[in-house]
Amino acid sequence: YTSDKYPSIQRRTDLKKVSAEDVAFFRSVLPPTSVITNEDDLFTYNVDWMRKYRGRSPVVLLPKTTDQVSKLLAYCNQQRLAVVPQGGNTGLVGGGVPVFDEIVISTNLMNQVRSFDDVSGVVACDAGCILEVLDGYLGERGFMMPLDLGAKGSCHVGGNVAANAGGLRFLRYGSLHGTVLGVEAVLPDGTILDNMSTLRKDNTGYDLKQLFIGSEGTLGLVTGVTVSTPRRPNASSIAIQPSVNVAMVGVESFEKVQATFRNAKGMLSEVLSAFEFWDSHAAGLVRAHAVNKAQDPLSAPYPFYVLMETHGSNKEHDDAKLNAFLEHLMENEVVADGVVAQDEAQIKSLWSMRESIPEACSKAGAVYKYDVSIPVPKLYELVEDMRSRLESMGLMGDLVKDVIGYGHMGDGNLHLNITASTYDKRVTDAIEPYVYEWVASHNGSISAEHGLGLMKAHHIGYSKSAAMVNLMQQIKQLVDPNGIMNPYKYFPERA
Ligand code: FAD
Ligand code: 2HG
Ligand code: ZN
Repeated sequence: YTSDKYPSIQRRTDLKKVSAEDVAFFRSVLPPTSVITNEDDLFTYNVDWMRKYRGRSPVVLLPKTTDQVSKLLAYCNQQRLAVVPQGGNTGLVGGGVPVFDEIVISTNLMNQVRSFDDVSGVVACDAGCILEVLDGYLGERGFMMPLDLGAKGSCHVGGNVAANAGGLRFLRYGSLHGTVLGVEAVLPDGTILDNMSTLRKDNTGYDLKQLFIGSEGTLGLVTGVTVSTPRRPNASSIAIQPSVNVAMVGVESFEKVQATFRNAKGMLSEVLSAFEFWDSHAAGLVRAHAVNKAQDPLSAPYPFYVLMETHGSNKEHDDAKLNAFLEHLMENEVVADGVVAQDEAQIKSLWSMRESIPEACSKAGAVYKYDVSIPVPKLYELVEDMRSRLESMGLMGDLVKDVIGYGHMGDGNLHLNITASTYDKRVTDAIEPYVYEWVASHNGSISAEHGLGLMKAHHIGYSKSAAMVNLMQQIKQLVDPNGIMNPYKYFPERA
């Protein structure tokens, strides 16, 4: 747990410990069931999805309204009580759980859709709406969330915004920095910053909402968001023919994965909505663990797999494009084998192969996750280098089980997962800082989409200059002068 892995982090002595009076105050703001102090119930809020990070928060608060959040934060700020905002607790960098005894404020009960406009497609909702539930709400109205990811059944839209999650369709629908139109956030002193704009264009002053997108709970607690949502290509309410296609292909080399991508961009162009790849190690784990009953539909194992999706508005047109594209790949021996989903169930089944990879990687006992952006031609080299390195250091076997590469190829985003029987300092030391140096030397980013959290707070310098980190710390100081919001995370605390 945390204390074993981050022995250098000391609990800040300027932060107060929670007292009985504090709990009594929380109970004056929230109903009794929304102030959790029971050890068993606290556990799930204190431990992260990977079971890698664990804090010891003595109290979890479940506000329902922005006003309650404001009262709670104002009190915590005045009392110097540290706070960790938490959504669905699916983050992968230890950012959403306490390090020591910080109070968790969870958005679990803040789950109402506030409004939806079916002309502009703008939805306004509470931060605690579960991504999949919100997407279902939009689906009934012929729209969809621009963001999709494997944790959709648990993650909250506020958590997505706080983490600036990327996901499976970033390639097509873009970053939350573009699709989020407004944010409502509560600052540490209790100020409610109401920027729930529904406007696509608004050049009046600094775009403050952008500060909260990707701030990982270090500046305030996001209580509401407005999102510009696209039409859903498979919605029956759309008059023109709905169209979604998913194809999965087996490929012999990473060069051929790149050739497939180059062709997809050229031949599927405007309808291409996802381009995901994974290696044979990932496929092997999914096969072995059959998470969510995911099954490899291709007859032979291949070194690489690619999943491509198209979203369009005219099925005949999209089918023709996809067929011409696949024929071209086969004729030119770019891909070795492939399948095209014939119905909704097969679409889900192909996607589940890809979406099950993180969970399959967790089955070994421990998993080290690195989420990096690197220029596409170099993307897989890091996986190969890491595999050779761990082999040459004699760590593969009882300790390190496998080195896996997959990710959002279309965005130059690699997920390097290293599975092990247990979290062990020898493994950490073999991987870090090697992996960060490798990425920096290729002008990459050490966090493409998962954020910095606790894991990378002290490594931000590999991707951002000292001047940039300094400005970030000044902004933090201005917004959160007492440093109560998600301490120990994101970047090194200023002395
Ligand atoms: P949490 O984990 O609860 O929190 C994440 C961070 O945001 C923490 O720092 C927390 O303090 C802060 N935070 C949470 N809510 C608020 C709030 N309301 N206000 C202020 N700060 C807040 N990420 C991707 O980018 N792309 C993927 O494809 C992807 N796939 C995933 C698949 C799986 C199976 C899993 C487990 C995770 C995946 N992730 C992915 C990681 C990811 O960041 C998230 O799942 C998601 O965005 C986190 O949302 P959450 O509600 O669970 O946030
Ligand atoms: C994904 O793309 C997620 O599946 C998780 O971002 C990646 O677990 C990982 O490393
Ligand atoms: Zn990802």
